[in-house]
Amino acid sequence: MERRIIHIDMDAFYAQVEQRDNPSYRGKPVIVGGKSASRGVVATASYEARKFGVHSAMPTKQAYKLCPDGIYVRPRFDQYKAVSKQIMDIFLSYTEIVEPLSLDEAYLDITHLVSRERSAQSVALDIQRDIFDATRLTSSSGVSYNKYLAKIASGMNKPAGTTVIDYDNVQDILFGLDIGDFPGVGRVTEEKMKSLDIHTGEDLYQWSEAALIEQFGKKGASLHQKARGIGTSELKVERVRKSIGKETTFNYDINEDEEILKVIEELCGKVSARLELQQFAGKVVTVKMKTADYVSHTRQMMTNNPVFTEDEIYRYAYSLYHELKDPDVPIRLIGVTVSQLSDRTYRNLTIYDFM
Ligand code: DCP
Ligand code: MG
Repeated sequence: MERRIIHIDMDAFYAQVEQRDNPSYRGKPVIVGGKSASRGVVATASYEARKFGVHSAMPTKQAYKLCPDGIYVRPRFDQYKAVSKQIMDIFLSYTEIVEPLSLDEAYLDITHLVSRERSAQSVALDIQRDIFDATRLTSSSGVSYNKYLAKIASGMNKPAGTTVIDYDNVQDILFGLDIGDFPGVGRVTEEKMKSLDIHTGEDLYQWSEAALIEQFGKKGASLHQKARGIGTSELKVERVRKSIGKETTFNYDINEDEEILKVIEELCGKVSARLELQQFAGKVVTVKMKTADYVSHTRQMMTNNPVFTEDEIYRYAYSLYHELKDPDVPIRLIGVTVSQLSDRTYRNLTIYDFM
C-alpha cells in the first residue's frame, strides 16, 4: 500500500519562540545568535529579519551589517526543548511511527489514519492546529508518499503552509528544484554537481544512473532515484516500543461481570486493531483494574504464541480478569495491554518507537 508521510517543521523556530514570549518582538526582525555578539553565528532569524538577507549559520557580525536595527537575542535552549517535547507528544498522539530530525522537525508515517473520509492533508492540518493550540506557534507541513518528498513539500509554503506532493505534480516540482535543495545534497555534492553543470532537478534527471554512480558512487544511484520521485526509506523511530494497551475509566463503579467483560472485549478489539495496523504481535497479555478506592491491580500471562487477534487476546484477558476480580469489590478502571512485541512479518526485527 502507498505510504502517507508527513514532514512537519516549525517556522523560524527559535525566533518564533522569542517573539511569542516577548510581545514587543512581534512583527520585528529578531535574530537569535550564539555566544558573543561580535563573534557568534546566527542560529535563526525571524521572517522579518530574513527580508534583510539574514539567515542561519551567518556570522552575527555580517547580520549586524545587513540588519543594524534588528533585535539580537541569545538562545534559550530550555524553552526550545520544552516546546519540542510538546510537539513530539502531539505527533505521538497521531502515530507511533515518528522520526524526529531535530528539535523542531519530524517525519510521521500516518498511512493508517488515511481513509476515504480523511485525507493525509487534513491530518497534517489537524496536527498543525494542535501544535498551535498547545504552543501558539506556527509550523509548516509537507505531505507525500515518501520521506524526502514530504520534506521538500514542507519547505515550499513556509510559514504556516501545508503542501502536498503527489504523482501529478512531483516531476514538475523536482524539475524546478535547485540541486542544493535536494535532501541529501550537502555543500560538497552541490559544488560538484554545479561543476558538472547540474543546477536543477531537471538537469539531474538527464543523467543516467551509471554516469551518476561513476561521479558520486553509491550516492549516485540514490540521486538518480530522487530525481524521479522514488524513495522507499523507512522512518527511523528511536526507542523500543514495549507495549500496546488501552484502558477505560468508568463514570461510576461497576461490578457486573457481564458489563465489564463487554468492555474488556472492546478493549481487546482496539488493541488488536492497533497491533494489526503496525503488524505487531505480542507474547504477554496484561489486565489491569483499579478498584473504587483507586488501587491498581494487574495480572499478566505469557502466551504460547505471539497474539494479535481480538479473540486470542480476549481469551487470555478473560481468564486474567477472573483471577483478578473480587466479586464483592466494584471497579473504576479496566485496561488490557499486549507486550513483548515482535513484528509479524519480520519476526527478528526489533520494533522501535519514540519516547
Ligand atoms: N538552527 C541552528 N543553526 C543552524 C540551523 C538551525 O541553531 N545552522 C536552529 C535554529 C532554528 C532551529 O534550529 O530555529 C530549526 O532549524 P530550521 O532549519 O528548521 O530553521 P527555522 O525553524 O529557524 O526556520 P524555517 O522556518 O526555515 O524552518
Ligand atoms: Mg524550522
